[in-house]
Amino acid sequence: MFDDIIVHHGGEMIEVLVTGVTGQDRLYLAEFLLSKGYEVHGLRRQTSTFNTWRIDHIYKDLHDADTLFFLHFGDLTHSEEISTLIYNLRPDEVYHLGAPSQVRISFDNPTYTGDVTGLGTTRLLEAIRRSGFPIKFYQASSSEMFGDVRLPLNEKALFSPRSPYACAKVYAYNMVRKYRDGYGLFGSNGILFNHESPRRGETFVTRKVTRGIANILAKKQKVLYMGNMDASRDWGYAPEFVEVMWKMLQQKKPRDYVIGTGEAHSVKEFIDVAFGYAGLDPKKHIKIDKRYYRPTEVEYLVADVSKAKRELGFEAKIRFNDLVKIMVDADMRAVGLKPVGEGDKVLAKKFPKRWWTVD
Ligand code: NAP
Ligand code: G4F
Repeated sequence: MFDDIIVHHGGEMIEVLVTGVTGQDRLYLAEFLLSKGYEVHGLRRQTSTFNTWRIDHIYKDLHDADTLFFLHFGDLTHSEEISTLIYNLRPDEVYHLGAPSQVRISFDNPTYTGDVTGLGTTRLLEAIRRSGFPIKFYQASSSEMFGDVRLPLNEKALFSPRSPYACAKVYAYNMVRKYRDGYGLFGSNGILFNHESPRRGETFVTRKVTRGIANILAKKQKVLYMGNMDASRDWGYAPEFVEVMWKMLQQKKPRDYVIGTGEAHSVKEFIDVAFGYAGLDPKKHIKIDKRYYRPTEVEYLVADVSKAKRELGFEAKIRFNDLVKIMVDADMRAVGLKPVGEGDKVLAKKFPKRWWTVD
């Protein structure tokens, strides 16, 4: 179904490479870049079964004259594959989003995490440097790098990573800065706080809750087992966050930016609002399973987005309560139930209909 052939439309067409292609962010980003007329190339890992159902709606046959979306097989652990792709493709911009992104699992797979998330970034940076092409680079850095600091966090805050995932992201962040300072690479770190959507992976806490609610309503599940409900996060809406990734690469100079909403809420609050919206009592359905606890936790994260507001005009429009409603509505629809509808109304004002659903 997908071919690994490089087709250059050439001329004025802007070509981008997005690493990975099946994740939440790159799907929104690919849609956004295609809507801007970019030619988008996605890096995907080889799998034995199809895992690309999320991008079926933007994929067209390679032989169609108007195709602007291409997929290439490659793994971030393989230097040769990465450098060959960069050299043959010669993209104008690279959005490096590919990473095993589940913090809890990084404790089980610390070396793999370091290899893909840390060294994978260096492989890309080095391939770009050696190619000699003026490629702009976006690095998906994470608020998780800050660790457990209970203050609004901006670009000057120190990092104190508390998971193998965060350690690998700090290494990658620093390598982007080294290539920027040492080799003049146009590389920007987007230090993004948690961003969610109906397309969020099913095991991240927000989606686990909204999907659990839909399954409880559909009588497919009675109990939802949760970990640390006291942890707080700054949760934003993913489509707003991918647009600002693109903005970072359109600036005159490469810089690093913190992106978030500036509001923190606990997991417990998320559960209470989501269950209440769906007409359910969380006390009847939530149980704690300590296996979801992490050896070292980040208890609280909140962003100070002053710089992004000043320089990129960024301000999150979708806030906590609306985000919860959007996600509950989408998961209810996914199991064949009629959504409550308030989340849909929020989206109807601003976002395309394809972003309402879970895929
Ligand atoms: P996601 O849904 O978990 O997607 C991760 C992607 O990385 C998947 O497409 C995955 O492909 C790919 N990947 C994993 N290992 C790979 C490898 N060895 N080679 C090639 N691709 C590989 O993540 P997301 O939420 O969209 O986040 C995008 C990026 O932003 C990630 O780097 C994440 O760490 C970072 N980030 C996310 C948030 C957030 O709140 N969402 C916040 C800050 C930073 P498979 O499907 O094949 O596994
Ligand atoms: O949804 P989470 O798994 O996201 P986490 O760990 O904050 O990481 C996400 O955001 C980062 C940005 O800060 C990204 F870099 C990263 O890639 C990822 O996208 O967990 C959020 C909180 C944690 O404190 C966790 O301990 O929810 C708590 N939690 C409580 N019960 C749970 C659960 N998390 C999960 N996944 N599952 C639970 O049952």
